[in-house]
Amino acid sequence: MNTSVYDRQRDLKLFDDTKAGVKGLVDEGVTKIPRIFITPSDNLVTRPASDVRFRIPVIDLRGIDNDFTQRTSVMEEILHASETWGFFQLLNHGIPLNVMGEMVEAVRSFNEQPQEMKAEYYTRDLTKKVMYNSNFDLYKAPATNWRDSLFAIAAPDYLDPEELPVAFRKIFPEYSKHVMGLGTRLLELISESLGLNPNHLKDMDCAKGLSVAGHYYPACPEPELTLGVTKHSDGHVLTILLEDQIGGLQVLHENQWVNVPPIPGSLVINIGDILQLVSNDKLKSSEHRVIANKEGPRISVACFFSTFLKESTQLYGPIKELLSDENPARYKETTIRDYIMCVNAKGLDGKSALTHFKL
Ligand SMILES: O=C(O)CCC(=O)C(=O)O
Repeated sequence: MNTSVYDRQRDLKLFDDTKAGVKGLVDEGVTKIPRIFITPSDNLVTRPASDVRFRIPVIDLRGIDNDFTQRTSVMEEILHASETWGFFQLLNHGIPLNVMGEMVEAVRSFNEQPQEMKAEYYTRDLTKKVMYNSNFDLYKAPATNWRDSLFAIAAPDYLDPEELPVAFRKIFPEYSKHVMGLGTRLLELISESLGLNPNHLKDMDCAKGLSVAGHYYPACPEPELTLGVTKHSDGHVLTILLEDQIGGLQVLHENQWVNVPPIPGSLVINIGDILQLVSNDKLKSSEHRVIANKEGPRISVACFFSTFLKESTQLYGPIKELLSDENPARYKETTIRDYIMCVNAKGLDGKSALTHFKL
């Protein structure tokens, strides 16, 4: 009888100590995924998300700056998508295609350089402005995900490009500047669609902080046993996601996993927990995940608004103008810092941190 006890923590540490991430395993030529990556079967892909009734909304911003009717109709589309799906794909968003392409290539070239060069950025020290690692929640999560990530805080503090790996030095500031502009524009449209002043969310500093995650999902030899990223909702205000054409992102909609098919030139936008909280559940922060794939690598760049405003004591609670006797506050107030600390402390465990803030 085999009496040995599986020491998961030891295996996690051994994997972490390589500082080579999942890409390192693939480079070694693994044909079976190590046990730490094996995901409980109830979280795995049970059936293909091919229900044709469900198609994530696609919204086109073309013409909204000089056509009032077009702007009003786009605002309605954004509100509807944010209330029902919490997700939409965005066309004609104003970020140049070459800038998007260069950002994806920077993630590729960083991850595909010799391991010793990446290792110098490998850390779990959350005080660092630039952090490369595999699974930010490695030691807490029930299963390890098949991906590596580079995180950098683009705002509110200035990030000196010299602090970034060489691959990102030129493109990171340019891409972040465009994303800040788009995020601000989207928050104006969302504020207005909620019947608020267009500057309402911006004045709450919702577009002040920006954290960028460049994700690298290597090809996986046994994709049916693991996930690229576990089911979760985003703990921030709003996410702007750039992805390549491989696919794998899925959104949980009406209790069914629905594929987000990549559209060339588009961006994926999703509502984060803080917007769900301040809108008192009017807008929806939906759960999503990324499936693992035999094909790869898949590359994505997730830009999270209002992350880690470290010193800010500003409280976020349901917006007073949206409340009434029939619609009383459903959440207590929190600082973004406390909220994100709660998200980080629990890791991706498949449960939303919002439940901890419910009244
Ligand atoms: O890579 C993706 O498509 C999704 C990334 C994601 O969900 C995240 O970074 O929170």
